Amino acid sequence: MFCYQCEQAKGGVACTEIGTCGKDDQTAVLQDLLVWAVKGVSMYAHRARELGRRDRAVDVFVVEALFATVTNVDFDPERLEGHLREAAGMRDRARHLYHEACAEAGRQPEELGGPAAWAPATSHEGLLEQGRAVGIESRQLVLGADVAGLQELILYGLKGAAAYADHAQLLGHEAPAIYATFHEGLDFLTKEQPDTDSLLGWALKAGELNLRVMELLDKANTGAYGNPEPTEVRVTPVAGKAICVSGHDLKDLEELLKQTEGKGIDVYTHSEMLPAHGYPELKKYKHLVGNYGGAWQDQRREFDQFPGAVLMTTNCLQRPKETYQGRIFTTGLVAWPGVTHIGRDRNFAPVIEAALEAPGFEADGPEHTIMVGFGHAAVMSVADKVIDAVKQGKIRRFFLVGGCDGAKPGRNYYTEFAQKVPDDCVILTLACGKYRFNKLQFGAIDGIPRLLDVGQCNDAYSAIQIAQALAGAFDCGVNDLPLSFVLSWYEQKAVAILLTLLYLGVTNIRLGPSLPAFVTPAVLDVLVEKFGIQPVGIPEADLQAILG
Ligand code: SF4
Ligand code: SF3
Repeated sequence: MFCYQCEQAKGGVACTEIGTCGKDDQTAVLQDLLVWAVKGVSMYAHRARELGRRDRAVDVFVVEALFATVTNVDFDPERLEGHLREAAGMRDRARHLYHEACAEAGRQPEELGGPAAWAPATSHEGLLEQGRAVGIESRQLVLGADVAGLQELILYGLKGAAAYADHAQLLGHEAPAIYATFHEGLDFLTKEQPDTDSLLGWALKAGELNLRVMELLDKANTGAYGNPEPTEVRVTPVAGKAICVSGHDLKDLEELLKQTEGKGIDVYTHSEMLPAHGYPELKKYKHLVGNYGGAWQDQRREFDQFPGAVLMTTNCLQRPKETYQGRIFTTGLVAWPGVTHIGRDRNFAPVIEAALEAPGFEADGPEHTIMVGFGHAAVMSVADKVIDAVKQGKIRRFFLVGGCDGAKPGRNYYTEFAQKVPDDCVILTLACGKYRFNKLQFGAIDGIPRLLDVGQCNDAYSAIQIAQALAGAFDCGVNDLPLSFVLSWYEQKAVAILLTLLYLGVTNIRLGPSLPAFVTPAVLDVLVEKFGIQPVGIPEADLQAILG
């Protein structure tokens, strides 16, 4: 295996024997083959689409398959083999569609090779052999590390966007043009001799695609559950039976809330599910009692101590401990061998049963709440107040401090940074990186809380909306606003969001805790020159440099 798609790549280079995330060799190799197979599907789907034809099943499959290869999603070789066999069928469907479209248009179909001509091996061993032949290293040898790294940058952007497209699709929101761009991007990644300029161009196009997808997901989430409202969330337990829901998929949470109503079970959000408490159509459930624990990397200790059942709806799943293996469940595209998987019918009966069998919390914890729900609608509703506070010099600067959390000790940077932000500045935060500081007290400026939790990582869309509204009010560009981006990354959704910000022309982003292994020094030079991207340093020095 050779994997360097996340921030935990071993030695800052790559995981080559077993992933820091727990992904083993065969899982990694099958994921490489799945990505290869999906490129083949998209080669045909892209050409069919250019002739005005599409097949929704093919579109949805490509997005799901990409999502399955995101860090901390699918660790199950058997399920991956299933996706691979399905990929061959989808490729045949896409080829048929393309040939039909060519016949209708009176054109000769192109003869496609590479992944489009892939014939899946019949045995598991054979699939592994195929996967080993198409990994990143094989492309590094042929194309060089810079080009292979840029291809991966684009691919990871597409993977991140695919995760968000999947959530939106599950809520009934999808757009043919968005699927078309996924196919076009994957087809582009099969080009034999791509030049650096077109690769950089496509990286920004992946960012643009992700912006459109996040917009769609925002519509899907707010359409289904209303606009998030500032809401107090309890972060300590209440006595009683309990289920903890983690991940990003609000639809799964809603279904679980419906199925647990009146059953004497309390539901807690975990990690990226925290922002769910702000949505009117979710917070109306009285048994959605609070938030449990911190970000994903603490789950092995926290789920061990949680006296109920746990449901993982999306990333980030870690290897379950034996102590809770029997009461953790996966759904959607998340999987771990031996862990019970709830199918697409969302029948959560096994989760409910496990919660009823577990002891539950014996007693209430001390009352402690935090605030969530500062999406674009909530912030925009007090825009006049915010703008006045800036004009009067009461708010000196905004900091967007957020992104993914992770296990590295260097991530304390974000806690220290947030703590050292001066009292006349406001911090916007989003994604699971917020757990580094979201239980600290930051106070308020003229009634405006100094810490505004904008939501999940995909709610970067909200943050962009807020920034653009402020830029409009001050008649300037986003880069001219008193606003600084201090981001933490871990997996491929963060890559997609970073590409979105670059597509929008945002400069001088600080990124940490370490820079991506797939960005080679030559590519980094370009990103620094064009966008002023810089690694995070020491909190005091970074603040000093920003505030002058
Ligand atoms: Fe390593 Fe990250 Fe790849 Fe897992 S996803 S194998 S931790 S680089
Ligand atoms: Fe966190 Fe996995 Fe990325 Fe949605 S839950 S932000 S790391």
